[in-house]
Amino acid sequence: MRKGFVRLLLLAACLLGLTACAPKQDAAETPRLLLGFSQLGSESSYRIGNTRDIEAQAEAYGISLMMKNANQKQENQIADIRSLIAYRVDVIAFSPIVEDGWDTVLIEAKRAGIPVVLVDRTINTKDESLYAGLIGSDFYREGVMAAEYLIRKADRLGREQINIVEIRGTENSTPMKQRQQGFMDTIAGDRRMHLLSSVDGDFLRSRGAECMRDLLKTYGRQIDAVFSHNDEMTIGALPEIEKAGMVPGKDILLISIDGGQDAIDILKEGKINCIVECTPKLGSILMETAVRLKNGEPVERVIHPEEQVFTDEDDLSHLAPRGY
Ligand code: GZL
Repeated sequence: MRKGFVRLLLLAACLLGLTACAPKQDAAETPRLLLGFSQLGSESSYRIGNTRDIEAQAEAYGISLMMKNANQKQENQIADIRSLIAYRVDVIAFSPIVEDGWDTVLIEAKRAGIPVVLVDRTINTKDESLYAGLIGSDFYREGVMAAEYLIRKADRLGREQINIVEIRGTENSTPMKQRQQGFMDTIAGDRRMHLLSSVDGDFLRSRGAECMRDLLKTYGRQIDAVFSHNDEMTIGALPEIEKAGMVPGKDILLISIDGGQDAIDILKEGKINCIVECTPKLGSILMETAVRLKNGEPVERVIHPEEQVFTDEDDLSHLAPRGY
């Protein structure tokens, strides 16, 4: 009996010894996923918040990140994507500044066997295989929600007519095209709604100010409402309305999109009436998607984040800090 027991103990000791000295699969040995991201620029709080969130989530997921910034130029983005291909990253993600002109460089990525994910905005292409999926807001719905607020406001104010000016985002960008379409489709059935003018503000604060100045010169107090495609242009427009002797949020209704802290604070002051949220916090969904692509797993074709609307009818006193 004793001999058998001793043998068992010896066997157990050997097995334990073997596992103890077996080389652990050192974390350093499993190569970290290398994600290449081509960011379109730094034109807005949204964009800066988007970049920061992607960087923070890459850190949190233990993913190596090569971040490129194209400073609002498509040719820079194309060059950035080429350099990520040359660097042989595992996955390429990018936020296309405009919808057209991407096939050539994405064919190069496909030939290099590097999967591509679109973030925030989408592209026009006949070859759907050039990207694995899109992670971004439903911009059409954002336009609809902006118009639905204005219709409700006109009801509440008992207005017979609402003269609207639109300050659009970057020409041929997905948010500009879809926000405009959603807004116009929704007001089309309401005879009170009249579009006086639509101008290009390129999502920039400075251009928002210029556009508002010109619109006030042309239409002055005829303007009842501004539909601005992002907070930057809205914030640029505000002082021009005040310089013209009008009270923003009262004499002229302001409807905006994004929901960064600065704009939310101005809404709380009553100078903006409605902000449709467009969250830049897409980083964690992007990291999950990159890991799945690296592992050869399928990914959803389109992923829309949850978003809400903030209006002058809401109690925003308990709203958490926006983080962008
Ligand atoms: C929308 C994003 C837009 C923001 C703007 O997801 O592409 O671009 O609304 C930004 O603030 O410039």
